[in-house]
Amino acid sequence: MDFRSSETVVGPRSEDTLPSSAATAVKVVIVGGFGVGKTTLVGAVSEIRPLTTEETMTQAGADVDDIAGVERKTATTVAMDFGRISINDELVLYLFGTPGQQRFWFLWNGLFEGALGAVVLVDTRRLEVSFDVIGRLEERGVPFVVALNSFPESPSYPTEELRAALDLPPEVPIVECDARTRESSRDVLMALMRYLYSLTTPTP
Ligand SMILES: Nc1nc2c(ncn2[C@@H]2O[C@H](COP(=O)(O)OP(=O)(O)O)[C@@H](O)[C@H]2O)c(=O)[nH]1
Ligand SMILES: [Mg+2]
Repeated sequence: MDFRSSETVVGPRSEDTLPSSAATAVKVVIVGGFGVGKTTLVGAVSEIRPLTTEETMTQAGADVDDIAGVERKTATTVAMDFGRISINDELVLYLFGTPGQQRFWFLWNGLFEGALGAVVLVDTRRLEVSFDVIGRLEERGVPFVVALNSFPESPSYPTEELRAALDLPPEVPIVECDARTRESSRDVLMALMRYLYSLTTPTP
């Protein structure tokens, strides 16, 4: 009997099952301003169906949410995104995407508990929305990488110019990404893992 083609196998789909060798689970938070691509990134890399709490934007948020540059955006995350990605047989990342709007900051306390690191997604058309987020991460001492999400009209600045504009210390990695693609989003997470690892390894 050819088990590979058998359709009678019951139980969870393989993508929902972690290998028994999975030993290390790391919690990663994806943060950034409104409409920078957090939900998109979690959806692109997650190997489980991402859990997202997206709501159609209503007039109530019209004065509060700055939609300049994202005029076509009709949904916004009201609580959070959740996804999972296995980097290899042993390392599993749990991804928590959290809204950047100030009125959701009360969520940060719980969400950052036990988080080893964060990804700050940045849209170079709207750099200013990243300032608060970065400031709050620095206050909390959460290590992070900055990922520049490429939108068609995004101006491209030299990395060092952006580092200065965002007031980032020299060691914080800045990477470019397209949050819509799995590979690119995975590269962002790998950059974070490498950075976290470098922080635990004393430089000679
Ligand atoms: N061109 C382009 N559009 C993107 C990219 N990432 C997200 N978007 C779009 O930008 C909008 C906002 O993304 P979303 O993930 O909802 O942002 P969030 O508020 O940070 O969760 C959506 O319409 C996405 O399809 C990207 O890398 N490139
Ligand atoms: Mg979202």
